[in-house]
Amino acid sequence: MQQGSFDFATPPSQQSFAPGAWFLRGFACDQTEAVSMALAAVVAAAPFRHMHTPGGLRMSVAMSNCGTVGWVTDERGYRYLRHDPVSGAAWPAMPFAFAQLAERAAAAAGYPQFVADACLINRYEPGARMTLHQDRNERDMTSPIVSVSLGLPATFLFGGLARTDPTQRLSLAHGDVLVWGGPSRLCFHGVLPVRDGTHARLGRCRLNLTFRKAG
Ligand code: MD6
Ligand code: FE
Repeated sequence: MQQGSFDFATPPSQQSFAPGAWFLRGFACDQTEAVSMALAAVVAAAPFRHMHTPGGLRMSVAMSNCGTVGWVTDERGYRYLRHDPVSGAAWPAMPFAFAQLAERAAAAAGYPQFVADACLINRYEPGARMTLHQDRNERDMTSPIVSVSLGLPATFLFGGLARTDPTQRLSLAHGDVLVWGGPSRLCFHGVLPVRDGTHARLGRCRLNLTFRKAG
């Protein structure tokens, strides 16, 4: 059976996996079509690209952004920019379906009035991964991060405030949402290499949207 056939097999649930951090299983399932359509328009204007780390390594994950600022990395470092460095144009505006989903998920996790100004879009093809890192380029550390997973499943690693702290593993599927902030805001996290497969809706890839208040 194709992966993705189980999208609605697990009922939505909400589980805290660390202080201030919530796993909202299936939270976006009823909005994945609207979100995917909006996403197609965003990446038509700001196509996925493989950025380079400050150390010169090409990232296995392809990225794009929407919102008033977008996260980028190159030889000059990690930062947020108002313009897409590839086109020179402003990043595409945050689609309403994105903003609404992020606000609702944050509220469900106890963070009312979250207004995201940035959405980083990650595309993982089979084998792509994200090594352990902290999200610390945002100016506003009091706001949480909302992360929406679409397409192929993945194993998410969630550690502590030190890189060497033990990690827990969360299995993320199409429509799952993570929200974290407060005491967990700077915890190390990453994604294991995505296993090969074909998702019924999105094909041979995993997409992740992370919403932040960056500015
Ligand atoms: C991903 N996510 O799931 C990578 N960062 O593809 C992240 O790096 C991330 O999911 C901060 C908060 C939530 C996340
Ligand atoms: Fe991150």
